[in-house]
Amino acid sequence: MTLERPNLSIDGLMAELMALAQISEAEPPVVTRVVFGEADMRARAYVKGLCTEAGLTVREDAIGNTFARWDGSDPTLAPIGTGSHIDAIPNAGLYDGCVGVLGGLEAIRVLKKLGFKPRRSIELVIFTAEEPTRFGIGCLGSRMMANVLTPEQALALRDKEGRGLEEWRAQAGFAGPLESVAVPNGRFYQFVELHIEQGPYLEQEGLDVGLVTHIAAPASQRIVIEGEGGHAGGKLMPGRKDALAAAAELILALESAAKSTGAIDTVGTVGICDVFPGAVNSVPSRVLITTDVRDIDGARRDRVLAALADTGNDVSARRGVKITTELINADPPTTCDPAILAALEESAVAAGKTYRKMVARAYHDSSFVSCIAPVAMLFIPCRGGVSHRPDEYASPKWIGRGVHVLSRTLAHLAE
Ligand code: HGY
Ligand code: MN
Ligand code: MN
Repeated sequence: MTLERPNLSIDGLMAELMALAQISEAEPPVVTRVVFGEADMRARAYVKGLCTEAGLTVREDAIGNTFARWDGSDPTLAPIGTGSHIDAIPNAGLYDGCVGVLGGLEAIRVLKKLGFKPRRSIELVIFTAEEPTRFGIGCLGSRMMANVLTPEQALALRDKEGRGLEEWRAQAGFAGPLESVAVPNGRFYQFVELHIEQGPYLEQEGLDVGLVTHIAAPASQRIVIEGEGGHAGGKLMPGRKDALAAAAELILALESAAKSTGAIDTVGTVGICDVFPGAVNSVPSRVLITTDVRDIDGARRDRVLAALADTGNDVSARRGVKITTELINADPPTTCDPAILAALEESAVAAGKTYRKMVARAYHDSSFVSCIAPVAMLFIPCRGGVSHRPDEYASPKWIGRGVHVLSRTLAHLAE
């Protein structure tokens, strides 16, 4: 299909991205939008309104995964999916996830304007809770669609205040059996997610888009270290069981293990460190840390987890502290589909865009959609590779090029 694209402006899309960014729990330009919170619900309503205006049929599943469908001429065929997430971690930017949702919508609008008629339906998806902020696990919506997270496991999830998924989704107005969220294999014929790179390479190399061949394997843990509290003055150093000093050894051990695999693809992060009682003059008796370890190579990642466990055993024995480790998730890496990558490459060439193949170091909903359909991802540059910060930025030019390649690819796959 020749998609001679008139010089369609993306001013509308940029305005929508900026409008969505105003819907935040924090003062703009900071974006915070935690799943099922008031801002998340307003953001969902805003995007659903845009989808309806675009003539798409919108429906939501029992936990709020949202599907906006452009019916194809052959409804018996499984649809082509695209989409991402609009929830955002605290102190985030406005492009992570949202470029894939609003950019996916724009790609559909462009095809409609060009008079394209899809044979396969095209479905834009807004996944619930791609970010782990509320329940501690990422990709809640896509995991449940793929049944990687079962309804029983989902029911056991709690937020910091002990509130569970049932309470939150009911408050958000989502109902229906959790079993209904899982979808059969082949629910999508193919799935393509547009996303900012969340890394520096495309900008550094002056390339327009990235074709993602693999998505890193994420693993996260909750580790509680229990020692002995006491008066910071009266409790002498010999025999102390300082939970935070023990945690510090674990944190440095994680960093050292991730650095020493010899591979740049191995990353390890401790993003949360809750100290109890958290008083300046009291020896910490209990500390919660979370670990986030990723690698393109799952076995290499697991070796980092094993090294951390060994250090934990040593620290526990030496310092007389109790260390309890709960594995939250340890997912395999994702291999993207060669046929979709070929379509992306053909579209990039046809659109006259420069590109490279690359890996995704963040995880994405595509990681779990890959359990029920072939997937691939299309990256656009983001300034300095910065993400998960308010200064996250992708230029209108970068976004427009991504939407252009995505629209061509969707047409290619759906015709
Ligand atoms: O953490 C991630 O990789 C994603 O941004 N949630
Ligand atoms: Mn993110
Ligand atoms: Mn994201």
